[in-house]
Amino acid sequence: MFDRARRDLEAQMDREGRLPPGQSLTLKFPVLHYGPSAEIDRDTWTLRAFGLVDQERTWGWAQFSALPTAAVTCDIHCVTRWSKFDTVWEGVPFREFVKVAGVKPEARLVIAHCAYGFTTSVPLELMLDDDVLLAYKFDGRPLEQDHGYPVRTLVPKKYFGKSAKWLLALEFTAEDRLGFWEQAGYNNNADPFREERYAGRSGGLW
Ligand SMILES: Nc1nc2c(c(=O)[nH]1)N[C@H]1C(S)=C(S)[C@@H](COP(=O)(O)O)O[C@H]1N2
Ligand SMILES: [Mo]
Repeated sequence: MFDRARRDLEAQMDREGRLPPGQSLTLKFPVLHYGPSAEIDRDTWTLRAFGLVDQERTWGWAQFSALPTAAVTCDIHCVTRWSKFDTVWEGVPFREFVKVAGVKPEARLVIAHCAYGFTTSVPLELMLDDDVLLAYKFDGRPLEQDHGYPVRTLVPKKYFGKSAKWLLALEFTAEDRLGFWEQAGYNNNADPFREERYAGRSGGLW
């Protein structure tokens, strides 16, 4: 019965053009990361902006959570082939964060730095889309530890591997550097609708 409902919804998403090629729908919320789940205390957590910024700066939770917030409903697609539809997030829109971070005009890439040295890069231009968040709530509640508490990036237009959990810093650069999964052979452009899963002949540095 449960799988019938899942299949019906999957077929509907496919008809609506929302199911990227090679993906299947999950009704659960899988947890996927390399290494241990980071345990972060929100009261001592800080978010740092560095690289091509006027001045390096850090925000504590009180300052960060005082920034403007927005809600985003989006579909998420993992490169390991699961998709989840109509997920609801809240957080600081990245484009609001950029206003207070003093980003220099030469910046072209944003590299998210996370607990345990995980990194991933996304072009700044795409990060400025209105669906990109520094997310701290899922389904109206604070993120669960396994999903990136207290703050993760949310980049709906890319495979979910670009949505960095346990975010600690944002680096603005002119030159790209491959992130953790990208160094392991996953595609750096990571567009689910073009099925850019593996690096292959293209999909390297920007
Ligand atoms: N810090 C960190 N963030 C990460 C990862 C990771 O290994 N470490 N894995 C990525 C991958 S491949 C996916 S699919 C999503 C999974 O997020 P979830 O566990 O909330 O579903 O996190 C992404 N963010
Ligand atoms: Mo993933």
